[in-house]
Amino acid sequence: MFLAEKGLDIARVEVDLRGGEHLAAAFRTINPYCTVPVLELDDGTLLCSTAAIWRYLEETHPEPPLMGRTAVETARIADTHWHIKSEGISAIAKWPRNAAPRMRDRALCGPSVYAQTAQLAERDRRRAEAFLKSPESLAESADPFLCGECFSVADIDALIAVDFAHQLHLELPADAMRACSRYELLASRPSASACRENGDPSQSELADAGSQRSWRG
Ligand SMILES: N[C@@H](CCC(=O)N[C@@H](CS)C(=O)NCC(=O)O)C(=O)O
Repeated sequence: MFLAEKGLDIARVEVDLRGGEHLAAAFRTINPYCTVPVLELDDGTLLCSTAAIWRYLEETHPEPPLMGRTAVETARIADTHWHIKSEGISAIAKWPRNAAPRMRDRALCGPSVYAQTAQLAERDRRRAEAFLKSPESLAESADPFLCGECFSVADIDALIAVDFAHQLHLELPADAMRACSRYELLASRPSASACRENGDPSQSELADAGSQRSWRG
């Protein structure tokens, strides 16, 4: 969605997460943390976190800005984004990792084996539900976007959090009418459709912009 908002046309190569390709020796030479996305720059630099990839692309392709124009706007977006990541996406992603049979011994991303813990699954399910009822999920302000007039990375991750929760059969509270209409607005953006058309979310992809490549989920 970030790439589509920037208008970047990046070809992709899939990494089979379900098949464990990200844990194999060949992928470990690309990213020893065994996660996607990864962006490879023209000079061979490998960026192995969404935060680094977004920051790099924002600096090299500033229009449209997705991480803020002014100091205050940038800080406000970073603040909201941090809450969405740490309270929303973290809980919504960790819950199934500690509960789903196919995530057995994969309770955390990365090369190490971590057994599932039922109590953590229950805790994170409750955190996920609390997040969806919180102002940070899709804030109830009159602004068109989460951090004001401009669409930002905070909106991208809010949309991802709600979509992910929906897949887990968690919904926004029925009385969150403004949040629901904001969600519809975000979900109807062309970049959201472009993102959903990327195919099986269990697959990841190698992208190529010029000679840049990126692996993503
Ligand atoms: N630190 C990375 C983590 C991203 C992440 O959690 N990626 C997931 C797919 S969406 C992954 O690579 N999972 C590997 C696994 O399940 O072992 C980032 O923020 O970019």
